[in-house]
Amino acid sequence: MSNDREHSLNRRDFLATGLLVGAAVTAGGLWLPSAARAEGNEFGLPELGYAPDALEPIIDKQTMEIHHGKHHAAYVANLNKALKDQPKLAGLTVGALLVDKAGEVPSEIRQAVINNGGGHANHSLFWSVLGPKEKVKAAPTGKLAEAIQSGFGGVEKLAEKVNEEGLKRFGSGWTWLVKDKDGKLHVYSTANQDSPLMQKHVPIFGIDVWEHAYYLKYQNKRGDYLKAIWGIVNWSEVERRYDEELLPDTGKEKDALKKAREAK
Ligand code: MN3
Repeated sequence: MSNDREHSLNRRDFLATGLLVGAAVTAGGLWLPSAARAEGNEFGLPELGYAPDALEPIIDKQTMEIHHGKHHAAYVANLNKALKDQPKLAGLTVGALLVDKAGEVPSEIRQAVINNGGGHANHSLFWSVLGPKEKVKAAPTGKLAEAIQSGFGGVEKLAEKVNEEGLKRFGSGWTWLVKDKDGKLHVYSTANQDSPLMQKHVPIFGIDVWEHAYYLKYQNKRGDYLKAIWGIVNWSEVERRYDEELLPDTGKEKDALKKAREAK
């Protein structure tokens, strides 16, 4: 899929909800407090960008409807609830809440912000890096393709590594392809809804390995789900994230992150 979809998605979100929810899933928006959530300061559920049955047969319609319409919606609602009486945090992006301003999040809501802010960011990424098989670019090109080749020995090897991490993740979590501040790629998994943003890595691709993501169709066969999903990767979006998203690099942000970690 092209950038057209990305742009129309953001615009549609804006028109539909009156919120700048698109900012939460676009370059920089995760990081920059100036890319505020919007009027009303509430996070919103982004649209999928395709029909819930568009990823069939790899991801079934019912799973998509429940996953997006119930699970993701609950993360958004609970994030808004956690931030309800926090005027100082109003208008901050998820990235700011998890990283730059993490030290300013009161301890009594910190875990709720990590779980639900992470859940919102992770799922927003997830929908955008997948797409209908007949519409997505079949393989990465350009700088990302080169980085995958030099870092992992090609896309198949990368997929093996991402899937291996996903299979090893005990319980619920995500398996990721991330970019560090030098642009180097890494693969690892995180528990629950922990976001790679928390370690100042930009997630550029990720697979949800919570059972709710695959159980209706694949039951206990997480490995089959992981293998199948590589057929519906929206490589244009993964490339965009690799090319465009930059990490902040200021002492202030590092201090905030350090404090947040120490406070855990
Ligand atoms: Mn999920």
